[in-house]
Amino acid sequence: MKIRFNRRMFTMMLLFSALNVAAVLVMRTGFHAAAHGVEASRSALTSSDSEGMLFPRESESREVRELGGMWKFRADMSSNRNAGFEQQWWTKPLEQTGPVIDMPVPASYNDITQDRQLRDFVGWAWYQRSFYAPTSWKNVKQRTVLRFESAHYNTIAWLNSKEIVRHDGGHLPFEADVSSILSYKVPNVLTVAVNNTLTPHTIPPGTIQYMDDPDRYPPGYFVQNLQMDFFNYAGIQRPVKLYTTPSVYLDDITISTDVQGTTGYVNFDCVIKGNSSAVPVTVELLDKTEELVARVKSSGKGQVKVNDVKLWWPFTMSSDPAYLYTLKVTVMGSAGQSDVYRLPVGIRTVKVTSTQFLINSKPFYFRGFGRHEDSDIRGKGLDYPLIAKDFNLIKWVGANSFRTSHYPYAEEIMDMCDQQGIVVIDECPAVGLKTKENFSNKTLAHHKDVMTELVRRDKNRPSVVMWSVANEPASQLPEAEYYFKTVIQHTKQADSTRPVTLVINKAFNRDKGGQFADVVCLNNYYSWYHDMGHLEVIKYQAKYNLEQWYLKHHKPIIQTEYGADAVAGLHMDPPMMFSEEYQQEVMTNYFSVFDQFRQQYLIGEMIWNFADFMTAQSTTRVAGNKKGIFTRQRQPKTAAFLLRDRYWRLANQTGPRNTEL
Ligand code: GCB
Repeated sequence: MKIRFNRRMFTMMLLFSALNVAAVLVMRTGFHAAAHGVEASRSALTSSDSEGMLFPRESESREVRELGGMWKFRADMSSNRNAGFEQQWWTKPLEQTGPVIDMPVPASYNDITQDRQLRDFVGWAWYQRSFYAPTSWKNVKQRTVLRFESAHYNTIAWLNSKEIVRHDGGHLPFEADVSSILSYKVPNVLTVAVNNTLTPHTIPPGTIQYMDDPDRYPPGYFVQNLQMDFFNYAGIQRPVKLYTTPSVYLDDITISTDVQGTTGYVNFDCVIKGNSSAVPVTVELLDKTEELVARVKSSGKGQVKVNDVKLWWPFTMSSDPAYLYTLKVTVMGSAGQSDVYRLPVGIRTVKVTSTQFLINSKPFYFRGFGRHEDSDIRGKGLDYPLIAKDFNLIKWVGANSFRTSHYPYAEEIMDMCDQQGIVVIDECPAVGLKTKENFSNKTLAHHKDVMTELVRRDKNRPSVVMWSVANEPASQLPEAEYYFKTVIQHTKQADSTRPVTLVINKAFNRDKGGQFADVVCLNNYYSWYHDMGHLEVIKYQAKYNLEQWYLKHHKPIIQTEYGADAVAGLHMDPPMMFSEEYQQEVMTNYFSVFDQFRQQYLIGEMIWNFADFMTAQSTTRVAGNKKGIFTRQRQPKTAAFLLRDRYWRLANQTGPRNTEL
């Protein structure tokens, strides 16, 4: 009975919420409806759909200030998770509403305390902090924007008790112009509510399950079921920033690059806001030494020509990889006030044939990883030491690429990829679309929005060479065919310069999505999830699979996942599952198959996973997934040395000049 009640109420609230968002949030509707008040009301979002949302970069006309540090925090543990809305927590100091704790931002909140309830919390978590705005910002000729690099999953933010932004979905930025709301000389109070509930229509999807048996579960008991194999870390996981721009400003810029012989071309298209009539835009291209290469004056659209161009090459493909120019854009505002934005630009081309992936017309072989943003204590929180360590390890192994499995990574990480020549398959958070409901029109509409946001964020990055619209969906379902046709078409409309893929684990003769992809990306775990312990089958099954997929589509293939769990320090000879030896044997068996197809249509191999990572608790996970070649603390397992040996050997076969680091 209880389940029916909740579902009926939920449906009612969906209808109702379209009319009045606030009412949904404050009504006593039971947890499920309350948790989804935001998700159901996307039509009312104030989030900046039409804005460019350029990554905040300081310049002579722009200031950036981070609001990192300890915030006040309170998870709403009320039975319907709705006390915060009923009592309007955004209208008062959070400590006046009840007990608060200190919570670092950025970080996931789950692993910060000793409280199991907080680790596994589902519902609204509330954050608050205050800050002063300098009076120099009180200037009609400039604007101040508050930006969240990401918060997981639904977010509502209030500044000085006034709602300023809502956003649906984790891993991507959102922002609000707060110029007219900021106070000066007194503190500004920023309150943020973040809800991590996953539903059949969120990306990634999940379900809330109520346990009704009063003999077995406490009253009102529910669990969040996940459809993905990683812990649903939540909170304000990336930096919160305030930044300023002049009132006439560069809102967006889209670049594309081309190469003809020794000449490079940078096409640019600017969106200027804050002035009704056209304003002059000066675009200058500077080389690494800040020397001016070219200057173009335009009304925002044009082309820069670069003689003797220095191309952006992936790591190990050149002695000077990842060459970045700077595109300095100067927007002439009124009264002599100009806006300056500097965009790093790598000039390179990307092309896919039926057997190859070409970067700057040369065959590129992906030697890489599937990864996660994941580490002890901070969960998915942005952490500079971790980022630096990971890039050192990626290069130590001799890898040249990774996939942002299974969601967009922080822009600070993407910057490192651009700067170090690490090639990226940029994946959206659509992991675990498994049921018919997950392929509904409602999910589809949201999925398209997410792809728009992802392309908008990463479109100018030379390291991003392909978009991935999903990981391991139930692509055998009839619904999947129209669904992926639509999502991929939509992504290509948003960006016609890059190939698009989806990552498949269904059999070649059942999958309905691969036909729309430019490159076929395959995940499989021979001798792990089936034929357990039978290492000898890998050579047969991996070979057969690659051959059949190529026969079916005549498209290049990347093995985007393969691997085995290994508990660091567990040794067994002859190898047994979960030992370091077994992980190595799985790898060497796969390697022998990769070597048969490398010169044909196999264009890359990405081991699962770079490092061990946290998952939900289950009988198949020993405190997380142990398929890393590094531990969660980034220490090498024996497999790391094996992979390093292979990747550097491959690098030296294909690259013009390579030295092991
Ligand atoms: C997969 C998934 C990945 C899992 C991995 C595993 O196919 O894409 O998210 O973690 O398998 O280890 O089971």
